[in-house]
Order: sequence, then C-alpha cells, then structure tokens
Amino acid sequence: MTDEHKTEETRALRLGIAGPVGTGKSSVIAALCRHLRDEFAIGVITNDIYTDEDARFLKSEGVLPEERIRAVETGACPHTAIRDDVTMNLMAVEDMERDFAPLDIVLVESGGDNLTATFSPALVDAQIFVLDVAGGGDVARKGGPGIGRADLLVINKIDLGEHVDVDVVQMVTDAENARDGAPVLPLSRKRPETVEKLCDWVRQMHKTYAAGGHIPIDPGPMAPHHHPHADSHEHGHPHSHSHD
Ligand SMILES: Nc1nc2c(ncn2[C@@H]2O[C@H](COP(=O)(O)OP(=O)(O)O)[C@@H](O)[C@H]2O)c(=O)[nH]1
Ligand SMILES: [Mg+2]
Repeated sequence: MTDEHKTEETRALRLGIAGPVGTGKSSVIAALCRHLRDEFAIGVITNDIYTDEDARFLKSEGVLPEERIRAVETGACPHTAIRDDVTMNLMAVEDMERDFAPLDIVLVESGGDNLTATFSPALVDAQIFVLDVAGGGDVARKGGPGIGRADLLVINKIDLGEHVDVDVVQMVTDAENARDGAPVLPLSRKRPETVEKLCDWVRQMHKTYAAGGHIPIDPGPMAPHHHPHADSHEHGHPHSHSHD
C-alpha cells in the first residue's frame, strides 16, 4: 500500500462548528457525539482562548472517551487560529487522526468569536455556523460569510423563541433568503426531531465526502474588526487589525 493510499484511508471528514459565543456550539458537538458515536469513529478539537473549558465541558458530559477530546489554546485571537494560521489546529487534527486511525469525523469547535469568523477550507472540509434565537431575530438578516455561505446554518434554541419575543419562522425565512437556497436548520436540544435532522445532515455530508463528491467552500474572510490587544488589561490600548 502506498503512503498516499494510507493517508486517504485515515483521513476523516473535518467538520468545523463556528458561531458567536454562547450560541450552542459545544452543545451541538455534544449532541452529534451522543447520537453518532455508534455509527462513526469521532474525535473533537476545541479552540479556547485561554482555557480548555469547552473540552472540559464535553469530557464532563461523557460524550466520547476523554482522549478523543483535545483543546487547542489559541491565545487572544481565536479566528486567526481557524482561518489565517491554522497550523496549531491542523497539527491537532492530524495527531488525532493518527492516534485513533481510522477516524470518520473530526469535529472542530471554533473559539467563540464575533459574528463573522469562519474556518479556512485548509482546516475543515465543511462547516456549520450556529446562531441562536436569543441573539435576536435580526441577526440572520444581517448576513456575513458564515451566515451566508457556511455549508449549514443552524438557528439554535428555537425553544426560547417565545421567551425572547423572536419570531422563529421569520428568522428562519430571513436566513434562507440570506443563503441562496443553502440549508438552514432550526434546532433545539429539547426537540429530538430537530436533533435527528442535524444528525442526518452530518450523515449525508460524510457520505458525500467519503464518495469524493464534496467540494470545500470558503465562506470568505471576516469583516475588518477591532478587538482589544492581549495586554489591554494592563495598558488599555485598544488594538485593531484586519484579516483577509
Ligand atoms: N434553551 C436552550 N438552551 C441551549 C440549547 N443549546 C444550548 N443551550 C444553552 O446555551 C448555553 C451556551 O451553550 P454552549 O454550547 O456552551 O455554547 P457555545 O459557547 O457556542 O459553545 C448553555 O447554557 C447551553 O445549555 C437549546 O437548544 N435550548
Ligand atoms: Mg463552546
């Protein structure tokens, strides 16, 4: 067997989960692991800014054997590590694939970032962008690379719609309009039929990928943005930059 062949055999579907802090990325990963772990060999890489909190959450949920959940600590600029310089993440993914070969799916959780951070296609084969209804009904309409062009847009926590005065049907329609027909999935962990649809989407993506029929797309760069420098606690100098 050639080396090339071996690599192909051990190469998992790398699936990124992006979206703002608190929208439910870790919860989505936990649900996917729980429902799909008997069908697929799965590994998880989390991206935390300074801690391994997401990895610890997933370990405490017992969704996978602990050694299949690893944290990459990205420092102050989490979108950089999933888009501009993906080296740390790529190494983590490749190590995981090597250590547990053959894996079917590696899930990569982005560090919670602003609304426009997306994965580089150099790191993931496909990506899910997660919004939640609690972030406001107009978020979907505002668009952006992840909302517009991720392989799947999840509108999470639809159980909360009535509590936060968001018209979920309208939010989903707005999202669909922002996506030119690309899929939008209303989700709540309290509604098992929606979780099943999420699992079906991943099954289908894996199938297409494994058959060589999936072409990774780049949702596009994030908008120019500002964020505090790592040492702004001491100095208070806001530092801004932009990526392309
Ligand atoms: N009501 C409701 N809460 C949810 C749902 N999914 C996640 N959450 C909650 O949203 C919060 C943030 O979830 P988490 O997965 O940590 O978000 P992350 O920061 O994007 O990884 C947690 O308190 C979750 O329990 C859902 O479907 N419905
Ligand atoms: Mg998380």
